[in-house]
Amino acid sequence: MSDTVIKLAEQSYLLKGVAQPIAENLLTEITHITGLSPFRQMSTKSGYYVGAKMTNCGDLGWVSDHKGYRYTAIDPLTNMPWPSMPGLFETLAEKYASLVGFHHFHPNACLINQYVPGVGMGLHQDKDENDYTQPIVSVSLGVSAIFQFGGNKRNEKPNYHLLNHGDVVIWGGVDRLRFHGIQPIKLAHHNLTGQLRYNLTFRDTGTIVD
Ligand code: MD3
Ligand code: FE
Repeated sequence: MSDTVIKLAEQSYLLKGVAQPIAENLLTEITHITGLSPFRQMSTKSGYYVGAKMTNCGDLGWVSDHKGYRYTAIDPLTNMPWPSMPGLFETLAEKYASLVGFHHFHPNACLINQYVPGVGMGLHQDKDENDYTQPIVSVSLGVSAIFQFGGNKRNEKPNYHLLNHGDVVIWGGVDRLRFHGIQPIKLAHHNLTGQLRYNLTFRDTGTIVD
């Protein structure tokens, strides 16, 4: 493996800048997806807003509202299926999952987060999927963010890593349920995204969709 691979934990890998060569194509796909299923602010059961604006592509999309969190096949905003996952997305996610040893990863959902300056994501676990044997692949685009990487319990001291444009992170196995978060992003400028940061997270929800 190349020197751009940083091992964050037992089964977590940060691949520095590997998506940079295709970043403009990824952003074009995001523009296409959000033309069909726009970014929207999601709210939690308790009525708080989730900080980042979100949308999805793929067979399933992650949604949060007064009923709680879940994956749906229909976008509740458009009452249409989520936009299909671009081949470029799927190829990227599968390539880097397999590079670090997660073979046969076939994401059926991609959550797309959009962060404006001052917005972050609090410490949480991703546990709405039905198959924790499958990894999550994330791609960061635009303005950098400080990623908070904790343990399997909320009170474990986290480590901090800078995620830059084009960085890909793969988390799986024993690290799949670690607490993690994003510090509020700073006011900064990126030539492709302006003040914004985007993050793609590829998931295999372990759910059959008909
Ligand atoms: C570590 N997104 O959408 S991606 C999320 O940058 C989310 O938008 C952040 O956390 C973002 O749920 C961080 C990195 C990430 C995603 C899933 C993980 C890290 C993870 C699952 C387990 C451990
Ligand atoms: Fe998460």
